[in-house]
Amino acid sequence: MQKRFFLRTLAAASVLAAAGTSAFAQQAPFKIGLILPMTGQQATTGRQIEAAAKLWMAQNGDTVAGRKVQLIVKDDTSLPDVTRRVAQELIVNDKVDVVAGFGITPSALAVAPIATQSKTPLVVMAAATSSITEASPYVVRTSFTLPQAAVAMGDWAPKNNIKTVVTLVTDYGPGIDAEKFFNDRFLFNGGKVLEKLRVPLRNPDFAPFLQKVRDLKPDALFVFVPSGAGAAVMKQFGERGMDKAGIRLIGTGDVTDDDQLNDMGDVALGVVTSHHYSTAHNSPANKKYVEAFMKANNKLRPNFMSVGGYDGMRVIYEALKKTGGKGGGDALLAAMKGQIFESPRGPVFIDAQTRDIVQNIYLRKVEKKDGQLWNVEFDVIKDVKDPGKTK
Ligand code: VNL
Repeated sequence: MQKRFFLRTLAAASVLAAAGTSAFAQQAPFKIGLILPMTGQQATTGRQIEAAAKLWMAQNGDTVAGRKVQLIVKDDTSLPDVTRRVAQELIVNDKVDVVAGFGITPSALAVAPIATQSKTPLVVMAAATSSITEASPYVVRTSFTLPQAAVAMGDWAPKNNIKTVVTLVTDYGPGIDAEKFFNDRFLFNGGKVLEKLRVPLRNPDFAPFLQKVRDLKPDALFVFVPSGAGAAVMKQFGERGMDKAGIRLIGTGDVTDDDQLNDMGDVALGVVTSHHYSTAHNSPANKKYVEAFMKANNKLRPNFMSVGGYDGMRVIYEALKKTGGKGGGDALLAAMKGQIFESPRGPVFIDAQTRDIVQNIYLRKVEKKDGQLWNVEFDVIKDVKDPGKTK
C-alpha cells in the first residue's frame, strides 16, 4: 500500500516536472539585443536611445502576446569591431531574437552580414546612410536617411536668397550622402557650391575648415555633423564671427540637435535646418512623448535619436504580437514590413520593399520661447521616401 502510494506520487511528480519544463520552454523570454555607444564620442546617442527603449517598455509592459520581453543593452563604444563582436556574442550565446540600436553607420554595416547569416532582424535606430538597408535583407530602419533630409534643404535654400554655399560634412557615409544629395539638388535649383569640405569623424577640429569658409564668404555654410558634434561647430562658428560676417548656417537637423540646442546660445538663433523630428513638433502624441521622456530622465530633452529608438521598439513589439509571441527571424521581418503608425515625429511607414522608413521632413528655424531654444517647424514635405535608393 505504502509502496504503491509512493510510486504514484513519484509518477505524478515527474509528470509535473515535465509540464514544468515545457511551460518553461514556452516562456523563454523574447530577447532584444540593444547595441549602442554608451561611452565614447557618440555616448549621447546611446543615452537617448536607451532611455527611449526603456520608456517604451515602461509604457507598454514587458509582455507581448503572453511572451516576456527582455532587453539586453551592450556598449559598443561606437567602434565597429566591438559592435561586430558584441553582436556575435548576443546572437550565438544569448540567442537574442532581434539586434537593434547602431549609433553610427560603420557599426550597422559591421553587423549586417551576421544578421543575414543568422536570419536575425537588425533594427537600425540611429545610423542614417542610405545604403545600410541594402547591406542585408534583414535590416529594417526606424531612424532616417541623410538624402531624405538634405534634399529638402537643397530646395529651400535657393528660394531664400542663398545662391552660394560651402558644404562641410563629416567624412564618412552619412556626410557623403548629405553632401551629394544637397549639392545635386541645390545645383539643379540654380545654386552654386563653392567648395566641399570634409572633416574626420574622430576628434574633429573645425577651426581650420571654418577659417576657409570665412575666406570664401558664401551666402551660407551647409553642415552635416553626427548627433553630439553640433555644439562644437556652432561655438566655433560664433567665435569666428561668421554670423556677423553675413554667412548663414544651414544643414540637416543633426547640427541643431535638441539634445544640445539649449546650450548653444544665441548664435543658433535663426538657423534653418531640415529634419524628421523636433522636440517642438506640435502634436498631441509628441507632447505626451516629450513630457514622459523628460519626466523619466531628469528633464533631458528627447532628440531625434530617441525617437528612432522608441519607434524601433514599437516595430519590434508589433511584429512579435503579429507572430502570436512565437517570433522567428523571417516571421518577425515579414511582420515589420509595411507597418504604419503615428510616431512622435508624425505619421510614418516602413516601406515593405526597401525596409526603410517613409516620413515627413520638416523645415525648422531655431527660435527662443520662454527663454529656451527650439527647432520650430514652419513647413513640411510629406511622406518622403529615401531618395538615395538605387532600386
Ligand atoms: C549617423 C547619421 C550618426 C546621423 C549620427 O549621429 C547622425 C550615422 C551619431 O549614420 O553614422 O546624426
